[in-house]
Amino acid sequence: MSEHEQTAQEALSRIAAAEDLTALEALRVEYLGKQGSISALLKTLGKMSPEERQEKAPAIQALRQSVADATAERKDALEAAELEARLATETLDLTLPAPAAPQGSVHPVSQVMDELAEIFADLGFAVATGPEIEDDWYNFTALNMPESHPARAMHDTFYFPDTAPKGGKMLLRTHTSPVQVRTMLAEGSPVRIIAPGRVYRSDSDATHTPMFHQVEGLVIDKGIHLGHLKWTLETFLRAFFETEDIVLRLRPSYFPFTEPSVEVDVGFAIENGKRILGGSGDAPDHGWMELLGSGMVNRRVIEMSGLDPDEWQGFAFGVGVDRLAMLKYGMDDLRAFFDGDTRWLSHYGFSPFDQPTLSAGVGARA
Ligand code: 2NM
Repeated sequence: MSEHEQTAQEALSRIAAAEDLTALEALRVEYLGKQGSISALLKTLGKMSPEERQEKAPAIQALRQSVADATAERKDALEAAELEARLATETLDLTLPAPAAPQGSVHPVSQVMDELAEIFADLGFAVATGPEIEDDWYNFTALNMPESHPARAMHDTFYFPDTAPKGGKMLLRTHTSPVQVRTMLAEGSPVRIIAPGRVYRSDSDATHTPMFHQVEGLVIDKGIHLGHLKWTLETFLRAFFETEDIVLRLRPSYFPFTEPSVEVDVGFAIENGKRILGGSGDAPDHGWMELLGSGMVNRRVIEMSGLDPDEWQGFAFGVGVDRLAMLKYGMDDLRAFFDGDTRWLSHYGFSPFDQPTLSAGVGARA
């Protein structure tokens, strides 16, 4: 028997006899670790002449492989035995009574998304969803932000190291607009959808988290104009904040995907130092708060989404769901939304029985 075969036999029988994972790890280090005996053998290959290496390498490689395989096999067996032993001792008493008080709650973000779906369903909008991992064509190019567009840099995008099957860059979507593009491409026109969901931007401070929630809306039909946009936003905000006293101010703005673009402010009053939505922001002790971005969908976006912009027009808007929740339910720190602190959740969370409905009120709470 060769020297290597002897080493292998000894190693394999010691590995097979290893009693626990600690003993096995010690053996792995002894043979295959940086200072291990088999690693030392492998290092000798470097000093050999090419002819000698060709002759001796296969046996040493085979030795290393057989010891590595045996170690992996023994590790699986020991781990399985450990799990078996744990399962045998851990029992779960299914006859325990349910907790006296409900312990979970619906997160305000989920509640608000349900409220939005309910309000927009009443206006004839369907809910559309799409992937959170996107490629740069859907997230940027189709939205009139070509490769060199400065808005791409402004989005603080999280990119993946690998490229998409079709060659584009993979990223975490920075807005839900790619859902609108996918919907137009898949279903054609007319379109009436909202797209709620998680979006990601590499930005983090008191008012920004790297993940946040957005809802965007899209209407595509014939002869759609800014009047439809303003009415829809007014109707939505009155239903959401449960007051008729919502006054909007539309300001000209710029987004690559809309033309013209409008920023929408909502009037508020200051009462006891707190902002209460309602009334014109121009009245004494009143102000305007920026709430939404919107506009008429850029004809280039309509075109890239497979529709004829001479035939179909539309409006779109986008708003932060977390921000809407804070305004409606009075939280003042965005970061607490994502801490998972059960005290916060039981204070601000909703009962699963508080399903928002238009008849019971979209903001009903126990
Ligand atoms: C915003 C503001 C303005 C928007 C545009 C589109 C699409 F895909 F139809 F072109 N979706 N959402 C849009 C427009 C979003 O968010 C601040």
